[in-house]
Amino acid sequence: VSIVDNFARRNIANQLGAPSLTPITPLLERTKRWQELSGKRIPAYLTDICVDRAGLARLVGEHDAVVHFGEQRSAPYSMKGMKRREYTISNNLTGTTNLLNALLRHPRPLVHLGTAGVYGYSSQSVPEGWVRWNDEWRLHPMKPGSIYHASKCMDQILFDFYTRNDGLAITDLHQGVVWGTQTEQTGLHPDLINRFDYDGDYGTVLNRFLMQAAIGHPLTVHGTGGQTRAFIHIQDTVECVRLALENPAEWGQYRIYNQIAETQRVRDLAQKVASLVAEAQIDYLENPRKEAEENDLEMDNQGLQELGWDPITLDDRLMEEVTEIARMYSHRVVRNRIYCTSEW
Ligand code: USQ
Repeated sequence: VSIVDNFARRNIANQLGAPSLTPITPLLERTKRWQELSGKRIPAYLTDICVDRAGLARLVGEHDAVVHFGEQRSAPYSMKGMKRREYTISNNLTGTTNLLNALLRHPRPLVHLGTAGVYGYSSQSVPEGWVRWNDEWRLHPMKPGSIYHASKCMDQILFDFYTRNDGLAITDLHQGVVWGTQTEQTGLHPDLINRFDYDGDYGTVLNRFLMQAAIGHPLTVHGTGGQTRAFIHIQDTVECVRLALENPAEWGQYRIYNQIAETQRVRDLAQKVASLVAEAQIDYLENPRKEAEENDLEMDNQGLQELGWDPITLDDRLMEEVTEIARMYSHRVVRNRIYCTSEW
């Protein structure tokens, strides 16, 4: 395994003044620690895949498969003014296109991190990517709720084209909102701990609530909290990527899995967290986002289970683990970065 990184996430965290709650050691220290513990070396390349096409193609040629996580992944950040809109579109689409072009030269299975948000949020059961339309399989209609989600919809159009036209083998993992901090591997040493984003741009809702409860901050429910979303624990993210790599798509196939363990309503999550941490207060704030106040959501998630995935669902013990980590690092919280200030 090798890592290609341009440190975009670390740089954005610095610009926003919102570092990870957990201290993140420099990449080379992380890989060194991992090598000491596992005996496995992970070479790391400081490369911007939007710029260094030749370097990217060379690296692709030297490996058996590619996992593509290299995109700006926050909806609020993508809606924070014109520059961030432009950055999100140009970064995400240029990176994806350059990678696809590298795969034309060196065909390898690609596993991409998509988003459950490409479909919009509907109470009719959402299939895994494809619907029948005029006797043909077509991509499910898309309804992004932010520029970030729109960039992942556009990725889908590129993947559909490159598989049909060029015969590439692509798996898109349409993932829900991630919660949790540690995986089996990152739990081995403090130097390996994952990011814990809690700020109004990058923090995802359940981790935010757990961290807010841990430091005695009111839980920031947007609107009525009637939004239903899909969720997955971070350990399962890793597990699903492994399954997708070990069981690659066929050449010419654009395969889509809904990488979600369960659906949950935001206000129910807030209540669950409040019942775990006695003194937690819930605040119902004016919703900074343009999204339905209330929605139901049903989503198929059979594909990965057929490959052997046994999803982790909301679990008090795992939620307490996150709360413990939040308490341990509460001295690092930048309190004025908690509220979501990106409005659309
Ligand atoms: N929300 C609150 N209070 C908060 C934060 C969020 O009520 O303090 C609400 C939001 O308004 C939204 C829901 O919780 O209705 C989810 O928000 P989120 O920030 O946890 O997740 P989202 O912006 O949808 O994006 C995250 C990841 C993104 C991934 C996506 C999966 O940042 O990379 O693609 O989850 S999904 O939501 O299924 O599209």
